[in-house]
Amino acid sequence: MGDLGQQRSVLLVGVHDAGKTNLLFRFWLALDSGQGILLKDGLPDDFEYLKTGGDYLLKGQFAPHTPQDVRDQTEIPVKTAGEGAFRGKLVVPDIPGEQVLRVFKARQWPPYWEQQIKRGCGCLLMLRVDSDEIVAPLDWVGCAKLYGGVPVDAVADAEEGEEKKPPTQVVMVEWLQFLRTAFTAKAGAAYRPRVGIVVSAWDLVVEEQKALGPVAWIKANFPLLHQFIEANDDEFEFAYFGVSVADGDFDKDEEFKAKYLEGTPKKAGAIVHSLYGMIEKSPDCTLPVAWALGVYPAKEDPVSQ
Ligand SMILES: Nc1nc2c(ncn2[C@@H]2O[C@H](COP(=O)(O)OP(=O)(O)O)[C@@H](O)[C@H]2O)c(=O)[nH]1
Ligand SMILES: [Mg+2]
Repeated sequence: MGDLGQQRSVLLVGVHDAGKTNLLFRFWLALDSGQGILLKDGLPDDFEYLKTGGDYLLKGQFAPHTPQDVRDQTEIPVKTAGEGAFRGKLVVPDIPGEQVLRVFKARQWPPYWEQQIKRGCGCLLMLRVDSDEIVAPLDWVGCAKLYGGVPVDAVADAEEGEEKKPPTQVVMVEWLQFLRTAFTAKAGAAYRPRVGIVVSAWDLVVEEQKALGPVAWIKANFPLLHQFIEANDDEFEFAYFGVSVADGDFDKDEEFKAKYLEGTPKKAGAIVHSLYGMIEKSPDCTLPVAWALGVYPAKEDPVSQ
């Protein structure tokens, strides 16, 4: 399985502010702690970047935004423990969110992207709870404002001359279709890539909705995306994850932050998933990447399937 592992990768896709960078840093800390499904396999070339990023989380701060175009690729060699273990170089492109929108508009992506799509490649699509960058789905009033069909006074407060950003769920659905087209061209129509829908900052979901899990949250907040996922189960293997890099909010909850710092910040963070049918919470922040790589639960032959 070792050689096949070399070919596996995970693409991290999300608009600006989706939580990509913080997830990457928590993932690194989780690898480094040696207690997750995935373990680090030597030092990555980007060690300094990952270490500096991880240090923010260890100090009880979210990592700041990635300056545009500064860093869009991180490669981390990973392995699993045990006999016949998976071993390989994991490529996690941390794509600037601006580029995600640009690709959507231009309907074209750079060659670098095209090279990433191959057998053994999985994806994580990220959406962040409470992000100001999320453009909500249109309701009937918004729809009328954009496309007309209501009395003039109802249209009066539509922002003059402002460029309308497409709803985030539309961008995500389009991206899934770009990915499918590319997977079919590069890996064949039968290849069914694992695509994890990651709801980041899961700690910010209101308490009663937390119990319902990330599927229900996506269904309520991004109904078009949810319908697309339901309808395209034969094209992709989907799973949902709620990810919290600290299992609380440093900025809004002083009490939480103090407790976090007294505890073991290196091992913090939580993943909510229902890979086995029931909603479960795991402290293993390597889990979504391990799933997208096809190692947990294991796909028999993630490269050729
Ligand atoms: N409460 C909470 N906020 C988060 C979490 N992850 C990210 N954030 C917030 O989301 C912002 C954007 O995250 P970032 O990782 O920079 O997103 P990126 O633009 O996709 O790389 C951060 O500055 C944090 O304020 C989380 O797990 N919990
Ligand atoms: Mg970033």
